[in-house]
Amino acid sequence: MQMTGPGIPAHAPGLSPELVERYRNEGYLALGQVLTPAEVAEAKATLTELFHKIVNNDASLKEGKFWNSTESPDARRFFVQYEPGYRFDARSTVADLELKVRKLMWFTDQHPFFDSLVNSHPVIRPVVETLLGEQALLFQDMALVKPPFIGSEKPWHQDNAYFEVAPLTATIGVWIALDDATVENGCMHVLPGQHNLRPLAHYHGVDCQIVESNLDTGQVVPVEIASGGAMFFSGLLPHQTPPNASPLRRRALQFHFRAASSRIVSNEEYDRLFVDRDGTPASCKAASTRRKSAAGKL
Ligand SMILES: O=C(O)CCC(=O)C(=O)O
Repeated sequence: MQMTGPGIPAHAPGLSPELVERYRNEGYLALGQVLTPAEVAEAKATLTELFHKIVNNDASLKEGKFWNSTESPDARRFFVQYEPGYRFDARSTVADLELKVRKLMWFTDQHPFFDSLVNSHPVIRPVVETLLGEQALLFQDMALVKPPFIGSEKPWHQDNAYFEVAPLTATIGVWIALDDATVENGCMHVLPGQHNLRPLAHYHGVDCQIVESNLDTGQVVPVEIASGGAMFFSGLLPHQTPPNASPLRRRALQFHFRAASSRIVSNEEYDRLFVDRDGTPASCKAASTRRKSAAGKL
């Protein structure tokens, strides 16, 4: 892909006031060439290296569990989630297994390259801090590596539904394409401007997702981004990615930052803050509580 995506400007040092304004109005900002081709290649190679290391260290990952974490001292919190379509096959090599992974998490502190991306990269943190208007703290990292053919959908959601950060405007996600992300292989889709609406009630369906009756997807915009480009987006922006039925990989890094002045709050406080129009707590945790209560498990 030559273009960074339709209408997507290449990153230039210092964000223009127009781009900051676009972020405020639309709830997201896509920029091209945030990572250089060499950084993209290093990110992909490092993810592969970490995955191989962790699978070789943790037999349970070879046994084909769908969710795993490891307690090994050099990779304490590293986390792997396989695609729902994955079925364990004893003949699988680690390279085969890597093509079944949906998500890797908590790897930034496992490798100096990722540490430098989130702390000293010349673009990522400066753009985040310009958009937040203050110093940023990293609080979550993941790689969403939607594999060919079986890469599954991530349904509509607001990232704040997963968090407990106050105020609600203090979170920002950075989603970085490591492969060209297109409609066919499952690029981001967003509802521009709907970050200004309000929290929307979530429930546990395919995943933790927005209650469909709360969604108006008439104005959906697919954000196709060439490898190395990134989307910066508000924690209140409804977004989703479709399945990857194509033969191409669609790897992405995703980092979440919060404003240094923000607070991680209790469940109770968040249930008063992240509420739907009628005052109902709208987060994923609130949805779990409702589900358990309906099943008589509370
Ligand atoms: O990259 C994807 O497929 C989904 C990313 C996303 O929206 C998320 O994990 O919150």
